Amino acid sequence: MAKTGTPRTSASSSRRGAADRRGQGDELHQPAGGRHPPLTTNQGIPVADNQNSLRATPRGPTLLEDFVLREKITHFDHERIPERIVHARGSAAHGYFELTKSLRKYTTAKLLTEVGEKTPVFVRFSTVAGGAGSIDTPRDVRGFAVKFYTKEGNWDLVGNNIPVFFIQDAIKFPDLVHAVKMEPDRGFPQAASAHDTFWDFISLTPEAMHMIMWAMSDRAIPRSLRMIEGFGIHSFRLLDAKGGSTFVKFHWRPKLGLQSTVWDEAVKLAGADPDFHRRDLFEAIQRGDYPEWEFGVQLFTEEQAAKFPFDHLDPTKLIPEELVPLQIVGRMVLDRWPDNFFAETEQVAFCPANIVPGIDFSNDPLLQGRLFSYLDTQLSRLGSPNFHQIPINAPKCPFANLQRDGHMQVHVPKGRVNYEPSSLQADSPRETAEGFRSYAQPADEGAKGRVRAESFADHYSQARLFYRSQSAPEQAHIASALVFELSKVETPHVREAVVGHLRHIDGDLARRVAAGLGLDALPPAPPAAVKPIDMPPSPALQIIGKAKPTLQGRSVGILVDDGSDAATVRALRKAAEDAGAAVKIVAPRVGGAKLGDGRKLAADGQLAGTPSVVFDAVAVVLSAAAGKALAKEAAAVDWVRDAYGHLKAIAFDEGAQPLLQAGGVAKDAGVVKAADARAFLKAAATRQWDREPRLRTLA
Ligand code: HDD
Repeated sequence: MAKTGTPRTSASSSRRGAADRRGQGDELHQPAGGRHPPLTTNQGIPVADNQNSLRATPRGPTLLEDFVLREKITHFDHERIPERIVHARGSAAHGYFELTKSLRKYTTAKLLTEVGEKTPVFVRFSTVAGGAGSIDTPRDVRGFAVKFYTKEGNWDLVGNNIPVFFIQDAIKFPDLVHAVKMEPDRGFPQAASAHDTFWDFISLTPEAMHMIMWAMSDRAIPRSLRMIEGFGIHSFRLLDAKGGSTFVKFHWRPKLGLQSTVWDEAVKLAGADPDFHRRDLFEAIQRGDYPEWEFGVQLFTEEQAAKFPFDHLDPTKLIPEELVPLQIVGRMVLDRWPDNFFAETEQVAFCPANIVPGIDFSNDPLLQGRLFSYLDTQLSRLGSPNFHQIPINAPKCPFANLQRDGHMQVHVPKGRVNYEPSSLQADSPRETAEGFRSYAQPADEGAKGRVRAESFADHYSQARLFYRSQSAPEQAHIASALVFELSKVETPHVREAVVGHLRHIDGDLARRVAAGLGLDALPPAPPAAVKPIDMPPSPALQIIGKAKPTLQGRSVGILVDDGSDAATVRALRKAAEDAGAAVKIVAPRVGGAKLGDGRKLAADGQLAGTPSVVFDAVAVVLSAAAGKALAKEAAAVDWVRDAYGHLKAIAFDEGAQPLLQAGGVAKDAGVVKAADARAFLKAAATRQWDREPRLRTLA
């Protein structure tokens, strides 16, 4: 037996515990500063020893009597709750919504009528398919769920970063989710749609084709959660004071513009930093670079809707902005990271049925199903009908009703009256004329039945609209994504069936994907219920066209080593920071580098642990000796090769030349001299799309 010295007895450690509480020099407890409150059990009993369980003798059995141990372990055993069935992986932040233009003419909802009014919000972004511990950068839809704590109750706008959905009817949702999640027999792949069951379901669900175009586009591999759009997707109604209704679609527009990764970058980010998006959001908020979105609405009447060449109640359709322009009426700023991940981000419970007076639902059948599902899922996830009392879920306005009791009731209602009508208690809650009212919608003609409206039958026209509205690189990325995904599908007839659908969308796309998959001939197109129509292209659907050439909110990495020119590093850093970028110094050793002026520059990241994928643009400033040495260092060669391959701007000085050469970096408009900070800023404000065709085969 190893000699362990004097065993700690309960008595000796209780003396130590007392010393800890005063923050006085125990080797286990480094004082964190300030006054430490006494550690207690959940019953408030002070704990004298949190290091040792209660033993019959120093080397004897542990006693059942040890309530401190039992309570601690029992609570630990129950720490996890079921993760969300979809959107399990998420990151969230607090902030506010501010109205900039009143919608008084259309609605009585006060958060949409009082200009300047700030409404607190909690926003959770998520991926859909992966588990809570999965990566941040898979190809996937991103959830964009906003809880507005309005003065008239909570309004949850539970949307995505894509304005349409895979299916038209909620009854298909469990099938869709089963198909995309890891396959049930083998338990993989995690957080990926590139597998047989997903594409099998899709190939047999033509209504999904429009959403597939979006999911295969770069929208599904965003660079940052701060740079995604958000959509309420369904049509909702705004109700005015007279009960009149206007249809509305809700949009979020990122102030930083849209930006995506390229696929190889997204894949490498998954390994370099599985928490890339969470960390990015956290760091931006911590440094006061608050993410901001504009809030926009598309408003239209029943009569206008009747003339659209699609049914706006079909959630696989969007309304082109060229048809119904977007009006910006507000903004949202996220300015506070949650204090506790579990209490807030994990326990927040969104529900599309949480709606305030002045807003109402439409008959979109997907929305109607969602109105049921979310409350139901919270009951199993959070375990009690009182989950609305959890602080993150509780309204911030007064709320009262006569619902009582249940698991985890934490309110203590007063008085005799827990029913209505009643006459015994002056302060018991009553109905109010200001309360929520549904739109008195006249009923449609028609027979009851399990039917799909004929107006939902066109599955290809908007898929075609989306694809044909994209820029050339974006179209190439969609084709490449389809080739990648379908190449992971083992079943040939599934691959072929998907290509068959593509023929209805765009012949060239179908041919590119067929060639990329090595198909000998184009598979037949399945019968289409409705012949697709050509709609005018909508540039608003692009990413590249809408990206803002800016370094604002972006990140720049500068690779240095001993002997790097200090003035060049300083000038680049200042220029990038002045342009709004967050700059990080990367060096072969985390302790930093001794620059040419003899001063030590601390590193923010070590070379192998901080690959260039985490930056939007890079600079390489090296002495001749360091340049030569790093040209033989794989992490450094990958650093420049990846920055180049991911179409990023690269600033370099003379000493960096051997490294650039080793990384296969050829000179182009995005590869600029480090001494020319202005040229670097210009190049770094965008991706080098012209470079791409020289680097990879785009299917
Ligand atoms: Fe859903 C979560 C968005 C269709 C059932 N959904 C969930 C979240 C988002 C969306 C962002 C995560 C919320 C959070 O951060 O906690 N869902 C959508 C969108 C849809 C959609 C934009 C289509 C337009 N969802 C949809 C349907 C159903 C569900 C059709 C069921 C019939 N969704 C759920 C759910 C989840 C959920 C099972 C899982 C966890 C949760 O609700 O709280 O109830």
